[in-house]
Amino acid sequence: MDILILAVVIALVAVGAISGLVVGSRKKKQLPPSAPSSTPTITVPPAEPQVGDDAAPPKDEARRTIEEVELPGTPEAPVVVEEPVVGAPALDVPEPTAGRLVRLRARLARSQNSLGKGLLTLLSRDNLDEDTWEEIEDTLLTADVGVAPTQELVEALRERVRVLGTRTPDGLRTLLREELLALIGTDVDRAVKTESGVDTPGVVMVVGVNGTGKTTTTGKLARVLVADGRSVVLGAADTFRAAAADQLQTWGERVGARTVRGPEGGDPASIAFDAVKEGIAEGADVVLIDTAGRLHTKTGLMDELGKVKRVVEKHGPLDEVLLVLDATTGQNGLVQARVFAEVVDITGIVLTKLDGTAKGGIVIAVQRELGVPVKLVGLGEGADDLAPFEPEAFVDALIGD
Ligand SMILES: Nc1nc2c(ncn2[C@@H]2O[C@H](COP(=O)(O)OP(=O)(O)O)[C@@H](O)[C@H]2O)c(=O)[nH]1
Ligand SMILES: [Mg+2]
Repeated sequence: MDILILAVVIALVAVGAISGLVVGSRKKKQLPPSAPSSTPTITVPPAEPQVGDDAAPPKDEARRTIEEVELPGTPEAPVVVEEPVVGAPALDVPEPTAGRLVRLRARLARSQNSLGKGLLTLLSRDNLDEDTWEEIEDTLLTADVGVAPTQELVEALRERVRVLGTRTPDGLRTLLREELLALIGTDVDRAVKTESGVDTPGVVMVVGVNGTGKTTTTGKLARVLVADGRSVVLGAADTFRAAAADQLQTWGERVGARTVRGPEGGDPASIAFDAVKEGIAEGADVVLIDTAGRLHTKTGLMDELGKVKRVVEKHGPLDEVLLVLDATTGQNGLVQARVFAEVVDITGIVLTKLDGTAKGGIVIAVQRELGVPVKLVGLGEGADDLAPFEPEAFVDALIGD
């Protein structure tokens, strides 16, 4: 009997010990890798920064201020001219620009034809009553055509439908096509001016709110120019982040264009000035200047842009100031456009991301707002997805053939 009890006790103790071990090892596995707080070993004095603490105040908080630079003397900060890497892999051969919008038209049609189809369907109704005209108006407003142009278009359509009695689908399509073209304007010069007319390079400055596609557009435009046999120097005057200059330089290297850049936080006007100087020195055809566009320092940013422009103009007048607008931002984009137009004389508009919105009517609204033509459209993130804006191709994409 005693032996039996002893055996049971031993067995129980053994089981307990084993399960304790198991639990113990499980517990150990679940422990976080760092030492528990009760551990007395402190290897770092508490005053030292801990993992996760900022080593320095975040860069974004220390904003650059606008300062005067001495001009045209030596720039305060060293400006680096990045040569394209010698012996680098073969350069890209950008696609020719002629007929680009034709290639990209399918993309344009995909994003925009709901507007054209919607209008045609409404116009084809048996009974063109007040409600239908109101629906037509709403359709145009929804596509960001803008209030005044919408009213003009509806007026013109009403009048012509009444006078001509046009009711066939083909007749209506022709009518709508003509009226849309009249609104967009077919007799405007939409060529990007990249020739100075004198011996020095043409100078193009690219402005716009952060994220609208300035750097991408500058890079794509460099490709367009190189494809047309011109030599290009890029100026990375967005100095808020080093990455912005890297981004531009990458575009440049692909087509063999030099990038003039400075240190992060450097003076954008100095870099712009030096980019033009470099363009003149090497006899380049065109200098493209990418700028910063952070609106939360609105006054400072605008002062800065004005300064970049003034400083570049010490070399000679700017030939083109392109405002880049993101088509997906709609009416917000128009507000931004107005702000930029107050500071620099915008000479052309680039509407990007038209592939990502059905609101192509912004083409009409922004031209009306600024009195400046849309010259280029961005239709994708691909390197050759920038096209000259052609009203006919645009309207055809809208309403189909
Ligand atoms: N879908 C589309 N994306 C675009 C277009 N243009 C630019 N982007 C994208 O917009 C983003 C911001 O572009 P970026 O050039 O860096 O803007 P920035 O801050 O004005 O210089 C990038 O992801 C681009 O690829 C376009 O036409 N279509
Ligand atoms: Mg940029």
